[in-house]
Amino acid sequence: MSKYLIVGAGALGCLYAAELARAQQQVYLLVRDTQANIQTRELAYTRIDGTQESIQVQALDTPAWRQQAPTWAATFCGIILATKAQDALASVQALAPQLPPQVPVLLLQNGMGSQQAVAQYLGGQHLVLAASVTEGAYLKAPFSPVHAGRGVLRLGAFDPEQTKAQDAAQAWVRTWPTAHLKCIYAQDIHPWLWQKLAINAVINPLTLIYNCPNGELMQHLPQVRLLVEELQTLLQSLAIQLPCTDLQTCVQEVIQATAGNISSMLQDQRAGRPTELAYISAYVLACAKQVGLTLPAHVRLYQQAQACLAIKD
Ligand code: KPL
Repeated sequence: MSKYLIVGAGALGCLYAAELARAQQQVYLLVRDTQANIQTRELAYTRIDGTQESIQVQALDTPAWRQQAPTWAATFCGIILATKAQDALASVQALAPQLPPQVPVLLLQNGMGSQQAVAQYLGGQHLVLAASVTEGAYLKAPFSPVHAGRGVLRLGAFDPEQTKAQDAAQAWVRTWPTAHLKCIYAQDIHPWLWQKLAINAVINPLTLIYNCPNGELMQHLPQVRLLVEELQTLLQSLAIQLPCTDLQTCVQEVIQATAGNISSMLQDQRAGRPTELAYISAYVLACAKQVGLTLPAHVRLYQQAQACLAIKD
């Protein structure tokens, strides 16, 4: 039995907690709302086939982690950081300095920029892994995850040159204890991170400005195509080759495969939470600026998305 620490009780954090616990692993879920003790917490889990299960995990908060960590932290086989991108760095800072460098930290964040910030903060001693996750999940209520669509957790060393992190990524996949959530090793995770970023940079802000489920974007195909074309230009300038052969097809396939979904950005906006716009659209625009591109369709979309968020606030 291995011990995992999962940071963040959002949809993905609770989904991984539930499935790892079902696979007889010891799961500790770092949450914001418990007292400083470790407490048993029930997850009301809805599996992919619609069956419901009550799963027990151990919940703790940061003070409890700090209290236990000196004798305890090194016994974890891995830490899964399942927070929103904007919370990733602060969450890691709260765990450190009791974060043993030999325990791999897996970053599940959407977009880009937060992984760089965490890796820089932790420094080269730590084993930082990054993942692109395509599982469909949402919370029906707090601690009530629903596994809505099968996907994959693709992970690799955030720094592909760091041999120890590469070894840790391979070991993570080799010892991954549940076939219910697929886990695949990527020798270079960055093209996968970029592919997810590109998909999110089109779908998420568009669903925000049109206030619609993903599938309705099929009614805005000329705009989708233009946004993808600009991304293709950017990727070419950055010499990034995506895993998919054609980004236009890939984006439209995701729109169709997730037609009934409310994108994470629209969900955040509707719930009055901060969005990941800075790690998606703003990151794309910042990269474009660095190589002397402007991407007018993305600039316009970013401004419209910002306006939507300002109205909501
Ligand atoms: O990743 C997503 C998100 O909502 O953040 C997509 C793929 C767009 C699915 O909704």
